[in-house]
Amino acid sequence: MKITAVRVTPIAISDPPLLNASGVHEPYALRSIIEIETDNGLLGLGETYGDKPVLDALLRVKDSLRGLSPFDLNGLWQRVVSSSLGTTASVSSIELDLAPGSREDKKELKIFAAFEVPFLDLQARSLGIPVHELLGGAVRRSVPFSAYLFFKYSSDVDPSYRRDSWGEALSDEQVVAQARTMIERYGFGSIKLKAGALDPEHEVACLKALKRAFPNHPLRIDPNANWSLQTAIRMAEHLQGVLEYYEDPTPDLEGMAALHRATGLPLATNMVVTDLAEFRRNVTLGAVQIILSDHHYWGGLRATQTLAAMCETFDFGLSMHSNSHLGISLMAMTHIAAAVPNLTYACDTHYPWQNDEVLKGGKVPIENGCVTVTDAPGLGLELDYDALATLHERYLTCGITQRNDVAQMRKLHPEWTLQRPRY
Ligand code: GKR
Ligand code: MG
Repeated sequence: MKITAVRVTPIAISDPPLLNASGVHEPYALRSIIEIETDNGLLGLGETYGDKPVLDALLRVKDSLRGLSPFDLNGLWQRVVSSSLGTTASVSSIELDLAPGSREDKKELKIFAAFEVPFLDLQARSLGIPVHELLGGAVRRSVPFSAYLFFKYSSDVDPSYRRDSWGEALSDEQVVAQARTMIERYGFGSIKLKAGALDPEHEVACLKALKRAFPNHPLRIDPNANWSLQTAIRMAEHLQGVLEYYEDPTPDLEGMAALHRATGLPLATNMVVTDLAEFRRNVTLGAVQIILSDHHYWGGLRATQTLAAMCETFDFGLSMHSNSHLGISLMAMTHIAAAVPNLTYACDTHYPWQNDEVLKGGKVPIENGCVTVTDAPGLGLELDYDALATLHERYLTCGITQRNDVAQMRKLHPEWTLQRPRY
């Protein structure tokens, strides 16, 4: 089996005005859809970031994959590293802090991961088995995800946003209502509150309101390192006994280590342990106890298995991070989560916030808080080419080429300045 063609299609998916530590989501999030054809008539699918730095690199690498076997993952890595991926980011790295697709770092791992998933899809399809079986077999067929809550503006805040029925979520009542809707629709059994956007006392009050409304749901809060160490310690006093884990409240590994020493709370991260070098430093510092994997920047599904083995070795918990994404990413996340025995926390996903889809059959169902794997070959997915064309056309006309939540907040509030940590 040899690769005969590789297509990379950038798309723009509608995204609501969700608040975070940098600012607010733009009306569109960018993704790249990857198709790889082989000489035996198979098609492998993948999805990754659509921001310019990643898109440019994908386009640079794709034609070098022709002639390669989809089983040759070392050959894929060699082609990625020999492509001299260069530097294209035009915005400061702090502005892009929460946008892994726009950041320059780890480009090779991101590009490798983007192609590794369709390679694995093709391997599994050629064997007539699902990707989870290729990865060692499903230890769970239903993978739990958490309700991912955001402080949010109404979609009326700017006519560019798609109208949505979620409404505004700034007060504790509105946040609880958002959680209720999400849990009623999808059956989630745990809750994550994206924080770092509003006053910390208010965010903690909202979390406590969630605790009262959903006393049996494990709760997480994620201020994306927008709280100083002092603030994170002060908030921890209100959070003892409330949290499943405390995710990235304060910047850098040293800060997280000091926070853990001061509070004893279980700390989680997708910001300060993002590669094996940081993993090693974390072991030395004893900073974070739960690592959020993300195959899109850790280097793919097999690299996620390596990370899982490392977590087991050092007795760390393992959970999963998410950015705005569609169903191909969701199913890649689900297949790997199904096959990793020690991925024992419900995974993050932004998927309920996205209305668009490029898959035949539409949105992937989330039922009882879970996405279920099947035994269909590969990822078990097929593209809806009309939907892909529509979303590609939108990419061409939307005017966004690189995620920047700071710039979007300045459009709504020109006086907005980025301060990290803000509180
Ligand atoms: O999309 O606003 C967002 C999130 O804040 C995202 O950028 C983060 O990377 O969800 C992520 C997280 O858990 O830190
Ligand atoms: Mg996080």
